Amino acid sequence: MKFGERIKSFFSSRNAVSDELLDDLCDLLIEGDFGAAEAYKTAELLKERCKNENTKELPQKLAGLLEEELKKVNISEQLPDENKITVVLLLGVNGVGKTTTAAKLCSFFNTMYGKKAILAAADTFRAAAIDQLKIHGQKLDTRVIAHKPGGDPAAVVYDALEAAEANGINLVITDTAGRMHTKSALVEELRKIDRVIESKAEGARYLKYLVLDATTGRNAYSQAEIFNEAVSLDGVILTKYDSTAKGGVVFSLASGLRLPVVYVCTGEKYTDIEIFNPEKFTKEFTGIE
Ligand SMILES: Nc1nc2c(ncn2[C@@H]2O[C@H](COP(=O)(O)OP(=O)(O)OP(=O)(O)O)[C@@H](O)[C@H]2O)c(=O)[nH]1
Ligand SMILES: [Mg+2]
Repeated sequence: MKFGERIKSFFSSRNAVSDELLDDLCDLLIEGDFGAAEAYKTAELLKERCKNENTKELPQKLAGLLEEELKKVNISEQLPDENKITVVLLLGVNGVGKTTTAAKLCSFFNTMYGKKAILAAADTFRAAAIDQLKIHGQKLDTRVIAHKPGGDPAAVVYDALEAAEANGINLVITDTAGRMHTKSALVEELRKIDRVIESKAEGARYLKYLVLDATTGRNAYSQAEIFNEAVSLDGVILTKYDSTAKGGVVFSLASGLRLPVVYVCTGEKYTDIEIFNPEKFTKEFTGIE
C-alpha cells in the first residue's frame, strides 16, 4: 500500500479532532519517515489550525502545512544558467543511483533545454564505474571524460572542464565514487575537486547534489546531515521513489537541514526523472487526489 493511502484511511476512520488523533497522526508520520521532532511540530501546528471538531478538513490542512514547509526551500536558482557554465557534482553512498542519475540529468537537460553536456567519470575507484558511464555516454551521444582506474578524480574534473571550454559546452555533470561517510577521505577528495572547479570554472553555477535512495528512509536523513556538514550541499536528488518509499524524509530535509529536493527519480529509464514539485509530492504523501 502506498503511504498516501495509509494517511487517507487514517483520516477517514476518525470523526473528531482530539489529542488522541493528533498523537496517532504523529506516530503515523514517524512511520512515514518523518523525524520525531518534525512529526510532533506538524501535529501541533495542525492542532492550532483546527478551528472546529470536524475531521473532514484535516487532510487538506495537513497537506497545506507540509507544502508550506517544502516551499521554504527554494530551487529557482538551481537550473542550468544560459550565461555561465553549470557544474553538477553528484555525491552519495554506494548504490544510491549516482551514475544512473548523471546519465538521466544529461538526457533531461538535453530534452528540456536543448543543452549538450560533458560527463566526467570522477569515480575512479571502481574500474566498472568508468565503463558504466561510457556506455551511457554512447547511448546518449555524449562525450565522457575519463582517466584510468585509480586516478585522481580532481584531475578528471579538470580535464572535463577544459573539454567543455574547448568545445563551447557549458554543462558538466560529474559522477563520483560511492562512499560510506568515512569523513576525512571524503572531505579531502571533495575539497580538491572543489578547488579545481572554483579555479577552473570561476563564477560557474556549481551545484553539489547528494543522491539519496528514497527506500532507505530515515537513514537518508543521516547521510544528508553528514555530507552537508562536510561539503555544504545545494540540494538532494531522490532516487527509487518508484517502489515502496514513503517519502516523509523529504519534509525533514527541508525543515531540519534547509535542503531542497531538486529532482525525483522514479525508475531506471533515462526519462524517469523530473523536477521536484512540492504540491504534487505533498498530495501523494497525504493521499489527496
Ligand atoms: N527503480 C529504480 N532504480 C534505480 C533508480 N536509480 C538508479 N537505480 C538502479 O540502482 C542501481 C544502482 O545505480 P547506480 O547508478 O549504479 O548507483 P551508484 O550510486 O552510481 O552506485 P556506486 O557507483 O556503486 O556507488 C542500478 O541498478 C540502477 O538501475 C531509480 O530511480 N529507480
Ligand atoms: Mg556509480
